[in-house]
Amino acid sequence: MNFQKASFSKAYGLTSQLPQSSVPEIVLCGRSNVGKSSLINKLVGRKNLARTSSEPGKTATINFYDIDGVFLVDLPGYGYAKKAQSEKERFNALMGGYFGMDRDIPLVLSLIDIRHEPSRLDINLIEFLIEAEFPLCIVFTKCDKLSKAQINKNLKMFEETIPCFEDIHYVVCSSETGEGIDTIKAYIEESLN
Ligand SMILES: Nc1nc2c(ncn2[C@@H]2O[C@H](COP(=O)(O)OP(=O)(O)O)[C@@H](O)[C@H]2O)c(=O)[nH]1
Ligand SMILES: [Mg+2]
Repeated sequence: MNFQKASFSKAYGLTSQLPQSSVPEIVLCGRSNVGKSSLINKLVGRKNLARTSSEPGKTATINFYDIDGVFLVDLPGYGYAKKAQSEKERFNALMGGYFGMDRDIPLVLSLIDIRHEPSRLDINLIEFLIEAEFPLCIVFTKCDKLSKAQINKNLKMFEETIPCFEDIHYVVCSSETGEGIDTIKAYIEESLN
């Protein structure tokens, strides 16, 4: 799979606009600001394919990227406190709609900032994905911001806070340094076989 052969495909604001799934969709999900766009850019080796922002909470859309004939799907970030109620409802409808549509989803990458305890929303999402039997890999982002010792300490914390952690694949990564990126690529390729 040539990750460099990447282009933005389309953004959808309503699940009713989504076409039927025709090629495998590798999904990225996680709270606003966790590093989803940065990870997409790092995976494809480009600075600006996905828009990054230090300002979370932009309008939620599901963004599709075409990576060598496979879709990378960037789900809207959750957990932005100031989102209006109507926007939260639209978000819930988008997420529930997307995962409930019987799409071809070989892998879901669930991103969590390695520095922080997972939020209730992170845990809810992971529980939902396990329950619905989606192939799941947790990606701990921004590891460049912690020392090795702090990373190990936080992994112990995740063991205690994330349900079934011992049964879930995970990768520690950084879109700054590139750590873990090849492992994520390998998981993606494996999931397509
Ligand atoms: N140090 C560091 N910063 C990161 C990393 N990934 C993302 N960021 C920063 O975190 C902020 C949010 O990133 P973004 O990719 O837009 O998050 P998204 O909302 O999940 O798409 C931006 O300021 C990024 O530069 C990382 O691996 N290391
Ligand atoms: Mg983003």
